[in-house]
Amino acid sequence: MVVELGLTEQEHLKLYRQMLLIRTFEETTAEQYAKGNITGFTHLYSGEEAVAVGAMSVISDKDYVVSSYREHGHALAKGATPRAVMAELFGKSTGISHGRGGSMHLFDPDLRFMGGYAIVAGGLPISAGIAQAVKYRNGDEIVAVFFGDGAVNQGVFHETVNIAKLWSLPLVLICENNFYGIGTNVSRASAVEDLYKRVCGFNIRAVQVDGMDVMAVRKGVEEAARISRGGGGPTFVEAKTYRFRGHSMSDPDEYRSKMELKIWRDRDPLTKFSSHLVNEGTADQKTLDEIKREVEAEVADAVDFAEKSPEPPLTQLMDGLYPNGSA
Ligand SMILES: Cc1ncc(C[n+]2csc(CCOP(=O)(O)OP(=O)(O)O)c2C)c(N)n1
Ligand SMILES: [Mg+2]
Repeated sequence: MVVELGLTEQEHLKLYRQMLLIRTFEETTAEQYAKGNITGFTHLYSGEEAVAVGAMSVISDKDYVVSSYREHGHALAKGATPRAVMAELFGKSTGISHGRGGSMHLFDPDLRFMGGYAIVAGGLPISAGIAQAVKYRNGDEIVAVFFGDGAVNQGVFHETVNIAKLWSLPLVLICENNFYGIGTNVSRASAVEDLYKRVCGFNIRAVQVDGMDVMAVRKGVEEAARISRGGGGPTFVEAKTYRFRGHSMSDPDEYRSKMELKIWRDRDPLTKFSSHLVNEGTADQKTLDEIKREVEAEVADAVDFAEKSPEPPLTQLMDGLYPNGSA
């Protein structure tokens, strides 16, 4: 039996289970959206699972995570339950943001999952603020912030990296380069296509990893997190990945060729990892099938829970608008 990077068989299976949970959750979300149970902007993460799962597997529970609007996978990998996330998508009071946020605004301070932001690159300055708070309190946590290739072209991205380096903040910047900002290919938006090179002017450690390979993401983020946690300031990891669905549920996805989609679907992080586990003798097909059944049941239960949960009452409409709880 081959166990890599010090991982036990159970830890390997956990990575597989988490990626499968995210995929199943996202594909079920698409079904529920089509049924009209979920409305509003909804961006799915299918295809990109190895990034969230690989990264989250090498940071600790007490580390902070900040994400974008494509964040169901990050929330689940950080420990949010499928029930709480699905109920949020349904706009129910049992949702992770009490039904007030919806798909793009998942938030759970107990899990140190600090959102969910709809503005491209909007989470970046917030992540630097959290990292500054950690440093101010002499904490040993890091902040991992996830954003897309499009975010790198926003001015605030560069302002964030600059101040994070200047103040040596414990910030791990994880760029999910899925090659598209809505329908615009990265080659038409960025002067340099290898996005890790975009931070060379800030003199921080930057690497590029295969975002379709959960073990490669683990390795890249583990090293980055070690540097940032150890006082080395911000680090940057570019994960090259691909989204299997359109930008959002309302995107007809007509800007990519079938051939391009096929090439990337052939590199599906789930099939790649499961074949690896079977080929190396870490797991047999029966075990993987059993995990699939369990995950499908867990997501079906989440939908059932969301359907049966109550709407937030109108009397609570103004709650939570101000820190002291009153409107
Ligand atoms: C400041 C700002 N400009 C434009 C938009 C509209 N918008 C939403 S998502 C998106 C593309 C972002 O692409 P990327 O950063 O690569 O992330 P991905 O969707 O690929 O995960 C754009 C332009 C926005 N939300 N915020
Ligand atoms: Mg993108």
